[in-house]
Amino acid sequence: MLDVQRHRVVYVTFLVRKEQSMEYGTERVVALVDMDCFYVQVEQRINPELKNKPCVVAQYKTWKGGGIIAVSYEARAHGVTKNMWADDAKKLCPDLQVARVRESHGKADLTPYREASVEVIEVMSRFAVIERASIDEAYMDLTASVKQRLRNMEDQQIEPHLLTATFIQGYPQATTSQEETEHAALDKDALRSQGLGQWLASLPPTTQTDSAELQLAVGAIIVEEMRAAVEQCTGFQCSAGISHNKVLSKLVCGLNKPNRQTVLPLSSVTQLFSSLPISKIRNLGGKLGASITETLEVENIGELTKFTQGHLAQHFGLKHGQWLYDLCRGVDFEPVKPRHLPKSIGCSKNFQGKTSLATKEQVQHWLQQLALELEERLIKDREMNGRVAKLLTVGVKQAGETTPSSFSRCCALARYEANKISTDSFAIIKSLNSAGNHQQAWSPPLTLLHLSASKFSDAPTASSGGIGTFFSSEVISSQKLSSFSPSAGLARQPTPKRPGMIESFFQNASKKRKEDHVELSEEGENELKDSGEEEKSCSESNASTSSSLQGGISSFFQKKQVPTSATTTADGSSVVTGQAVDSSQSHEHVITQSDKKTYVHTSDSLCGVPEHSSLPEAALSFSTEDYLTCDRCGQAVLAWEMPEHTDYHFAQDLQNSFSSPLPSPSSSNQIPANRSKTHAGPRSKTSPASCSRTLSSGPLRPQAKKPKTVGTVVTLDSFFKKS
Ligand code: DCP
Ligand code: CA
Ligand code: CA
Repeated sequence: MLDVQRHRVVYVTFLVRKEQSMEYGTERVVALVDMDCFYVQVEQRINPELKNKPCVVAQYKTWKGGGIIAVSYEARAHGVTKNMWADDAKKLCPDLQVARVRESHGKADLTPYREASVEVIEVMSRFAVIERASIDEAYMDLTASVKQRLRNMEDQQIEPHLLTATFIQGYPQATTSQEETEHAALDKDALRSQGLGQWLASLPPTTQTDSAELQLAVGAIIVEEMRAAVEQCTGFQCSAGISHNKVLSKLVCGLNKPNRQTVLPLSSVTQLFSSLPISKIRNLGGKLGASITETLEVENIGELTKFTQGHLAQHFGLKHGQWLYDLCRGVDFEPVKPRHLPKSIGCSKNFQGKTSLATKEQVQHWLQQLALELEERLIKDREMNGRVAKLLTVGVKQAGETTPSSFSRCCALARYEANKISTDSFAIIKSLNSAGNHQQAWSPPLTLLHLSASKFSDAPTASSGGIGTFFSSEVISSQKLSSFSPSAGLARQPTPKRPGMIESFFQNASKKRKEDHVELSEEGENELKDSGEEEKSCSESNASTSSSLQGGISSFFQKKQVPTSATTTADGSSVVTGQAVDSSQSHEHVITQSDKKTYVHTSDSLCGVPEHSSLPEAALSFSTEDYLTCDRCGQAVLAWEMPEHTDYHFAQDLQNSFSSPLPSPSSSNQIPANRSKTHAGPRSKTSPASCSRTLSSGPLRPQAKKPKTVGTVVTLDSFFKKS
């Protein structure tokens, strides 16, 4: 007994000491590399005539020249931004070159960008352990390489010429007002150079290998080399952030784009955080950040330092209190997880308005088109990466009078064969058709179809029975699948999940959800319903994972669970899906929210073992999978769903433009970046359906990216403040 107590004392003392020591939170060197205007660079490499010119990548052409999804820095200087129509952008920049996203199977084909991404990741992997964070970003843990490099440096000085593209955040420091005036007169590169010189001069000799800042300097040298190698091998330029963790490196990566990198020493964090809105921090851009702001009445992340750990724990639980306590001091321990490959491969297509699918034939046709793309990509993936996916997820969105609803179901992925994929997909969604099996109609019409494959495992090798085994097992599962029928009932309950990260946080709600879960299982196969008491039953895992994706934990329990469905294929794959509707948001917002809520994590959470079990990692890891942030609504969207997601916004804009009064000549000359802001421009005023308008009603509105100016010094304030 005494022994246990003694151990506790030792442990607590250790924690306290560790926190007080200079080392706390500076143990690692972590970088984030993000490609500059990535799709544009890919197009410029394909067509070198586009190089060094104002250039954009647009998708689809039918309306106003297509929607812009990537913008070269030359075009940004003219005020061109993402989410503009190409025709509008040309008014701002008459020389604008427009490259188009190719189309295949009637939809956007991202193959060139995906393949370019693989090339980049391959080069980066030569330097460090890589965690692919999106189609054009990767985190890397450089700690081991840095230590090795420092050992080899002996007494060698770190020369500024090794860091010619490096900015040091917080430097140069001005100690007098005269210095301040002098700095203000310098251009961006002169300031950079002075800051770098000042910082390097403050570092200890390289023999002091445990110095945190020295380690950052060496990390920055490695990243300079890595970025040069990426450019040499692929022709693409990128930017990077270098600091002690993912949060900090992500934060500063964008500060000096393009083609530059930024180091953030922990000593510069206090100043940086003092005016940094909480929403700018990785993982706090959504509802979690908003709930912190609301609960504690603070705007900037730095303001959290005034709360004791106990106070934070009181509001957010012990674990999360500790996490926030560290985070607001620039400390975070989320590891870089080695991962090069996407965890799922998928494709989707929107069918807005009149194009919605209202017949079985249309549904079958488009499932077949999506299946063709999926088959192509899965086969390529198997060849390149030696793995096979075992799970097929089908998602749909149904048109509704007011609120479209979303569902997803999954089944065993039997074979990499388009016909098989599309017939299986049809089989598992056909009960959604209320027109009945004997009718040609599909009702309610579908406004989105989505197919994805996940649950990868190593492809069978010759020694393990070879590809023959793969096919024979496929036959079995496909036979089983064909015996699936909506009335088959729940042969097996959805895999019980570990309680997950939120439980300790919201015990009661969690209990309620568990009860619901049991209810659902007892009911057997649920038919899909529009509303009603029983529909509150839901899968805890589905909702919890999806809400974490949205960036919030507290938001989860404000959501009503609407239609829910449970399905079990005869091979035991169980599916329960529900649409999580955030009651605080209006319907229009729900449309987009519900997409990903339903689709993204169904497979991970229900049909397999959840990977994430505790906050902060759990809630946080999802956001770094294969997601991009939508500039329009701030949501994390799977890279391969982005064309469809963007298309959705474009469709909304289009619709709104018909119902809006014509903009006055002066307003049409406005830099249309305003379009993506929450309250500017005639469009948002008159467009109840626009996502930005909807979101502007609450504290949770998305943050539009501020266009960056080329060739001028962009202060931190102007960078982070939305005008
Ligand atoms: N993308 C997209 N739709 C979005 C956001 C991004 O299709 N709403 C695609 C196009 C981008 C790529 O993903 O080129 C990478 O997105 P980033 O947000 O990293 O933006 P860029 O790389 O284009 O520009 P930056 O230089 O600011 O990183
Ligand atoms: Ca980028
Ligand atoms: Ca990016």
